[in-house]
Amino acid sequence: MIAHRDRWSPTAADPAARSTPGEPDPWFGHHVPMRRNEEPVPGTRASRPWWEPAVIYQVYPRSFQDSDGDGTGDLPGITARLDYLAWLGIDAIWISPIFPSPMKDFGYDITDYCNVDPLFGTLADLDRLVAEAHSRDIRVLLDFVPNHTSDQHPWFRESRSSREHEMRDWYVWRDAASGGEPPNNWLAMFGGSAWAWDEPTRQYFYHAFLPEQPDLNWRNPAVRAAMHDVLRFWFRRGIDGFRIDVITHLLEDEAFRDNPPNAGFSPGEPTETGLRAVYTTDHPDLPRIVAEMRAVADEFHDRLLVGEVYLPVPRLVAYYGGGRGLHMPHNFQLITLPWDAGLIRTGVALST
Ligand SMILES: [Ca+2]
Ligand SMILES: [Ca+2]
Repeated sequence: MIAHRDRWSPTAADPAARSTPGEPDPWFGHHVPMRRNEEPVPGTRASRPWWEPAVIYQVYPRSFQDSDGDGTGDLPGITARLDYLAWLGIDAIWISPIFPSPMKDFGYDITDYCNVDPLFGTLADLDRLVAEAHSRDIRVLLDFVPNHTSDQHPWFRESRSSREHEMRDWYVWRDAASGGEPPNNWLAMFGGSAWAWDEPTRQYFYHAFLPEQPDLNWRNPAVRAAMHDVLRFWFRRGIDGFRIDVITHLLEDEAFRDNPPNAGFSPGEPTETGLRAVYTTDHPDLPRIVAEMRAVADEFHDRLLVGEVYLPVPRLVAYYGGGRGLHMPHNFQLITLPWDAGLIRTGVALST
């Protein structure tokens, strides 16, 4: 069900398939990190996962480096600057979305999870970038956008084509309330109701963000299997991991209950903050979804999953660690804390 699968080669793309632990690695030029469950050697790099001490540099591809003079940054541009990135001393780059997209949300509205938008180059350009990065000891992370696709994605086109279509349940469809209004009071993160009316099939679909970004139904096993295959597609191509977009939004309340009002809301704030998103984010079943993704990553050698988990630390901890969670969350507390050493020290202590 995933296109382009025939283009990868496990022996070319997976360093674990090409090298032996303890031997010089043709990609990384030094020892090969030991596989999980092997006895680590105290004091060596193998005793810690590569990502624990790693410095990860975010590359926003549109603005980073344009290679062909069309005014938009692209993958060959990033490749051309790898020596600079190596000189900085970084360990990995995380490239914001480069997948085919109508760009309603600058690449966070995807029409094909397993390809590259022509604006940024080709799959071959990405393969070259990964190979060149690895030859400089730099790992490559991509963005994984699981909550929603573009409304132009073939999956959504199929889903909206008929209530009887076998892919109808790949997205979150609901009947109107009795007066024709949306099924409940849920609000989109970008403003207004989170429900968009589809006149031909006379149902609403749910979109946590733009109406052009319909939410996938992660309760559907076929959706989960398809998205797991997306991860495998890139892991087999040699991608070292993913930053996972808005992972707290993957499940909604099964009873579709109204979100309660936010008592702390004051006029002038974004309208979507007028409700507390208790039935649309941070669902108690999410750790199971995360554990499945982690199991997919663990099918491969040394891969990393970083979650965009925008929650207070006591709730954030449910999403990572323990061999079943993500390897790391973003720690957004660090970007909201005042520039004060004592406060930042306290924030770090609370997070560890
Ligand atoms: Ca360009
Ligand atoms: Ca969702």
